[in-house]
Amino acid sequence: MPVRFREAFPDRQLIVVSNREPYEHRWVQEMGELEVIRPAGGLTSALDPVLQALGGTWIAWGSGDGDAEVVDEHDRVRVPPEAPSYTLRRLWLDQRDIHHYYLGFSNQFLWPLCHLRPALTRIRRRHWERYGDVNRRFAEAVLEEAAGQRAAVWFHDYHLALAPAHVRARRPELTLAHFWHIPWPPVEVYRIATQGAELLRGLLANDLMGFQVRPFADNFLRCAQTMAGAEVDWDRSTATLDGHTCHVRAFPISIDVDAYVEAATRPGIDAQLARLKRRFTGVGGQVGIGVDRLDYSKGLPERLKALDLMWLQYPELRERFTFLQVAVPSRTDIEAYDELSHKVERLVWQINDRFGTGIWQPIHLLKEHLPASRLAVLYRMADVCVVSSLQDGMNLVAKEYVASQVDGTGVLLLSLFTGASEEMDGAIDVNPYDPENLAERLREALEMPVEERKKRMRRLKASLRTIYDWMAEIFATWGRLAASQPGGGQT
Ligand code: GDG
Repeated sequence: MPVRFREAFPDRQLIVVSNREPYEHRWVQEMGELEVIRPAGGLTSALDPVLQALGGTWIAWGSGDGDAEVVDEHDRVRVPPEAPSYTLRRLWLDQRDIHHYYLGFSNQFLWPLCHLRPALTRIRRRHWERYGDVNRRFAEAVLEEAAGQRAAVWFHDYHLALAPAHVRARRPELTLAHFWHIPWPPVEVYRIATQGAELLRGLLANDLMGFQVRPFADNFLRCAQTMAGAEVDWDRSTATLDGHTCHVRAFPISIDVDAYVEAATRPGIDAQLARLKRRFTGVGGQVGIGVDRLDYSKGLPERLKALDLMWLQYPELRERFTFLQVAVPSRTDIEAYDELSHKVERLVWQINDRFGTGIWQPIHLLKEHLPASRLAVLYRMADVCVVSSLQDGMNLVAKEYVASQVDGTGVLLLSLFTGASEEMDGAIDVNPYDPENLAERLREALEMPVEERKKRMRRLKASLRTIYDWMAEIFATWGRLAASQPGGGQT
């Protein structure tokens, strides 16, 4: 992958900018020592080796309690600790920044807005002001890191919508790209954003704006046209504002497929699978799995209602089908998340109370973060995987399940409202808003003949690409654009 970046940009250094950092230093109090945590996210683990090979810079919020301890006077630390090869530039957020920029504007306004939940949005002037302030500080950090250099700056996600315009204003010759990981809403919903035009102006300063799937890119262009007054060329998929053209494309993100295959086939796994299956269900029974951050966009209560209905309507599935839900708590400082967490626990308790027997528990709820290698084993064990998001940019769980299904007999139930559903072929489509539909599809999956299951899984695997394909495509498109722009040709 570093080669792909170098092909696209022979003489530019890569600067990645994201809210979350790839390495976090934390105090282990009882030992009086610092430990380094690597957040398990797919994006950080895919980009980290690229930066290690290229030696660029990653700018992010220094969120670890030991982060300040290890940086130099410019807030920089070389990472990874065991073989330092690139620079992590940390930016500090105080409690007010976290409250207004991160929990406020990013996660209580942009997140629900983009996931079509206007009733959950909170519009507060202070949130917006801090969001602008933190974005300016991110932009300052980019300018410092890019000083005196030709650079390609890659922003990530909804926390940083305003930073590109600040960077563009000061360094017009830098090439800027942004990847928006979550959906972009239709203009009818986006109009709720009082500061919608300013957010668009921030993002239109990029040369390349990437979305997960085409409909989100189209929504963005429509918003740019009607709310920011940009001139949109629908054939070329560009939006031009104040003489600057932003190219808008879909790049469906994916996972490190080989890493999941490897984890799902490691030595000794057969015995482990047999043990796990015995633990969750009797011999011959079937297991379903769901893996989600505890987020209202993932449709967890809807999934639980469908399971309830299924065991009610098809009593023959009691003691024969068990569901395992991995639900990692997330953004617990926000009320809507706290409420969701309680609701999910309550529903699971009610279902287990209603259908459970002396020898069988219908739902196992695991509210803990498991290592990715253990997830792969659970995915391989599960006969069905349920993704019931109400809205989802892509949904990587669907792809992880397919990658881990090395025997090729599992069935994927996939919500129509995920980016993955636009892209993948072979899943059983489900409508999470309709519990009867979801319950019936689930029973259908459990009764599906093995040949049909294998056929579907083959199609799913054929449509599965890797995160490295995703990155290569972005670098190639971005490099072509940069080379064709005035002054963008490589020197
Ligand atoms: C955003 C967009 C888009 C979950 N529990 C554990 C664990 N996970 C991992 C999964 C998966 C990831 O978290 C969740 O990814 P998703 O794609 O499902 O969703 P978001 O977190 O909402 O991500 C989404 C994504 O960005 C990428 O662009 O697809 O649409 O919302 O990888 O495996 N990982 C480990 N232990 C757990 O217990 N290790």
